[in-house]
Amino acid sequence: MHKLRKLFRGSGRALAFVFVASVVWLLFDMAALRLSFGDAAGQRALAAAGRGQRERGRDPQAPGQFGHPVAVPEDKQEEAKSRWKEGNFNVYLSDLIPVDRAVADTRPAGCSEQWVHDDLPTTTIIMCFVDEVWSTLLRSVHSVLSRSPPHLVEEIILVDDFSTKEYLKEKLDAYMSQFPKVKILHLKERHGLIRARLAGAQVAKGDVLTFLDSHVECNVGWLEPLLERVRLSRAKVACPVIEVISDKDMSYMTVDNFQRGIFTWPMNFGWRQIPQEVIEKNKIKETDIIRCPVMAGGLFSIDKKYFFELGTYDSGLDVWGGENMEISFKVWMCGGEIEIIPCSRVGHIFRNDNPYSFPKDRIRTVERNLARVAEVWLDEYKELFYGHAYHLVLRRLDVGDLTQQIALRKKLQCRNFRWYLENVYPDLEAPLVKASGLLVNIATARCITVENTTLAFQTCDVNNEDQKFNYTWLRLLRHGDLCIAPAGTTGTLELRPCTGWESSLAWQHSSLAAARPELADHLVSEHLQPPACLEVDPSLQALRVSACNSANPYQKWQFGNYYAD
Ligand code: LR7
Ligand code: MN
Repeated sequence: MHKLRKLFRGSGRALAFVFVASVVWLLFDMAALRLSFGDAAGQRALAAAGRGQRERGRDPQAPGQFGHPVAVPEDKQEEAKSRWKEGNFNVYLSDLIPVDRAVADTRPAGCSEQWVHDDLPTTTIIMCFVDEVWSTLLRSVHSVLSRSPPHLVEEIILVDDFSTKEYLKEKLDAYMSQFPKVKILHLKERHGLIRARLAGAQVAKGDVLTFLDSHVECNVGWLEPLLERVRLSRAKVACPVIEVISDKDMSYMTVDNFQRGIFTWPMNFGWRQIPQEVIEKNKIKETDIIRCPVMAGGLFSIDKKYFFELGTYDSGLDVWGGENMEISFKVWMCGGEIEIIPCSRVGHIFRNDNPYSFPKDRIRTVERNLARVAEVWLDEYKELFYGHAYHLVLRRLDVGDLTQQIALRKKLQCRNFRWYLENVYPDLEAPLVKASGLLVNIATARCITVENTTLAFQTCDVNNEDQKFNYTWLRLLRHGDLCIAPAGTTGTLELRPCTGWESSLAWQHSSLAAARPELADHLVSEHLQPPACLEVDPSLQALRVSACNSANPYQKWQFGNYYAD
């Protein structure tokens, strides 16, 4: 009763159901059974191809049953190999295993006893795909149909992102027509997954949007805990634990607990385990909800109205990538939360490469998407992004028009990125500069000094503010608003206002920055042809630039503090 009251704060309603008990799967996934034997008319309408595979879903001996690994028979190795590229995973095996196989209930102990409200919001499931493998797409849909309480699923919208495969046209429509809740939206041109999701969201009727990839298997009781969180607060964005369907043997594998979604520079998504001592100190349980700095991207539930209030995704993001960062920053900085719900688990086929084409260059598409996100959400920290992806600076990447996105952030009165770092992701190392303090010449142990608006070279004094410089992520040698730069090609130096980035203001320094590691201690201006180094003239003790020489100590410099390589 205690649990019940705790969950029922402010609500007098009775509970409708408990999560499906975990013992059930041992024989079969009961929900799958019910559906398979369900509606007689639906059964008759089953496409012949689908029938065989679905009947085998009830066969305990069927390949891959219960998520077990499957081996390719010796005489089928060639066939399996040749079909791999259809999806960049073992398509041969996917076709072999039932489209409605049972999987092990991998939820942590305790999940099956948790209670949920009987007035959970309904959801529209949105699955986008381009040229998805037939059996994998079907398995994704069947897993939703058979393991979700029907009254919570308003509809399943399959958004066909202009696939080229014939079977994804009439054949798919015919197969899905036996499930009244499944709707298919065939897009007339390639939208990319971001705009394809938006096309689905535009027509969704459910209270909550639940996005899924098209090669997943939802586990027992996956949906209720997600909707429970959204019901608790519409600003909660709930993600399942993403488990692994092996691309090689199609086995369903569980993952380590206590994983958070994080990113490292330049905005690479990753998983990071909560440290053991933190788990112990805070007595974190396996079933406890985990707040994440960022989500993986593909699988989450969000209140529909809230999603639209947030301005959905930046629709200027192309094809694939970066939208998970955008929605994560947006949610956190504009008042919401991203959570992983350990009692909700969905398997996903992880693969090494995208199996579909990118209308433009893949890497450039993702880089541009990320740069849009950096420009809108990272404030002064965007320099860390560009510093770690310096080739984008050199290329002077064009990110397109951002006025709408910037206006949106203002309208929503979102917090700044510093707040996000301090409150949501404090363990991210994000020093605003690469190095700072005195800039000491190794040969002379003397320092560069700003005298009014000119440069001098003097005895070092840690208390002299005129000797303090920042070495920024954009490779500027900065003293307030003034930057050290070569004065034309004369070999002398000058101080210039640091107005934006210009190659003439940039100096390569430190091991990562230098294309030539032997010049790591040097300050190299690659703007000059040939590249030249900042040095002290030994006789005059004055500053100049001249040809780089890795052994010359008069060209070696060191900052007081280094924050990153
Ligand atoms: O142009 C496209 N149109 C599409 O409809 C490109 C893709 N898609 C579909 C595609 O068929 C698939 O169903 O969009 C879905 C996602 O594409 P994937 O499966 O190629 O992406 P992924 O699983 O490699 O990548 C992850 O990051 C993406 C960044 O844009 C998306 O957010 C994916 O949804 C996301 N997947 C997950 O979060 C699952 C866990 C991966 C991790 C970590
Ligand atoms: Mn995927």
